[in-house]
Amino acid sequence: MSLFSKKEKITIGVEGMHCQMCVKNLTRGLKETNGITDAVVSLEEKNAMVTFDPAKIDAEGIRAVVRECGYQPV
Ligand SMILES: [Cu+2]
Repeated sequence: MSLFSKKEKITIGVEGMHCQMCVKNLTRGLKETNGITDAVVSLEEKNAMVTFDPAKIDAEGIRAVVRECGYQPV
């Protein structure tokens, strides 16, 4: 990946996580998604900080991944 590729960051609230397995599950699901370059999920803060390429995915697409992993984006 080029150092100069375009990147944006978004923090999405996530409901429905109960433990570190949920965190791992969601982190993996996000990171495996095309267009997402990094994801930091916090159980304590109930959110996910996602770094993504806006040419490949948008906030709605990221929320859809959260839902597919079994959690509720807020
Ligand atoms: Cu869990």
